[in-house]
Amino acid sequence: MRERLEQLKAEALEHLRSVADAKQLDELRVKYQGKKGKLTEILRGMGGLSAEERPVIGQLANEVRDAIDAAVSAHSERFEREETERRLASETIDVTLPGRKLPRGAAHPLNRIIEEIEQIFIGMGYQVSEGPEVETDYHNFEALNLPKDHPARDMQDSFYITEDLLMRTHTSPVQVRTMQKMDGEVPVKIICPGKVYRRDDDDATHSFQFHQIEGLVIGKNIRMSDLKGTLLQLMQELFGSDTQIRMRPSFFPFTEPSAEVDVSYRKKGAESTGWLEVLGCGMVHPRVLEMSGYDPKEYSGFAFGMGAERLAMLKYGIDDIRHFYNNDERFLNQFARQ
Ligand code: 2U9
Repeated sequence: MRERLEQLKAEALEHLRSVADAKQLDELRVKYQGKKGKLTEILRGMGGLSAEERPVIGQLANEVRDAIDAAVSAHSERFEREETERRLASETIDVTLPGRKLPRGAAHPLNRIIEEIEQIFIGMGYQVSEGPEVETDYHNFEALNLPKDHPARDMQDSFYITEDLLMRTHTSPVQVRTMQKMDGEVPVKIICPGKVYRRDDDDATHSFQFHQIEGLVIGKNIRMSDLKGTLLQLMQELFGSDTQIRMRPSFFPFTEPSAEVDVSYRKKGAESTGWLEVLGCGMVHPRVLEMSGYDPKEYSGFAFGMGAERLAMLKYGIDDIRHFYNNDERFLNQFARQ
């Protein structure tokens, strides 16, 4: 038994020399010291030993076990150290490498013009109001003095969802809803930006869906001159302080009197100047005031509406409305701030 133990020790230590990694080391440990291992097998045979032999062989067995343990631990530590070194080497980062550049996004030109106009009006004390894109016939037409037989309500011009519901054709219903909520209180001073829908064949200057920015002011003694001064301020902030505006008489069912507004322009470099139509406006029709709870004898107001696409096309020199919706990065990246 003594020989078998000595032999086992020699065999295990010899075997250890060829062990190359932690997995093989574990296999070796099981082979010699596991429950079904060789050492355990020998120890089981100790029952047949004499009383004198037993402690001697027992001590030898312990020595063999300790010797194998110590050698296995030494190897195990070495493998762990080597593994840590390998991992550290593979995870080394070179802090001197230049960083990767992330592509920078750009604000969409429509969002940009809308935000710019919002800021100009916020500077004049207005609040920004939004509302639903699916509207009732009442809020989109009736309350704006567009009776049932009015040509602007023609099925040709609007997307109807049911007899009574349609995609809003302007953001005016937002103003109607605000007036109803204000319940006769003044002042009302709001601008309403948002998507609107009209049945139209798309081309370079038309789109079935576009963006409007409308405004409404209601109070006491609000006059056409307030409207003109407000719009001049807007256009000078948008297009430069030497910009001029002119108003031409027009007609809208919801304003009386009504006007169209042109801005002056000067082609860069060349001497050519002229007027461009950018906006519609007027004094709120007394019937519109009345229907939403304002007594036209006591209160008056002005309103205006403009197309965001048209203004962005003018300001940024864009020649086709469809560029706004194609999401072509070559177009959009031109609006990246440097
Ligand atoms: C209320 C009362 C009056 C809004 C107005 C216009 C004139 C106008 C067009 C400009 C180009 C629409 O985008 S466009 O096609 N809009 O000319 N809009 S006055 O008048 C209102 C709105 C709400 C309660």
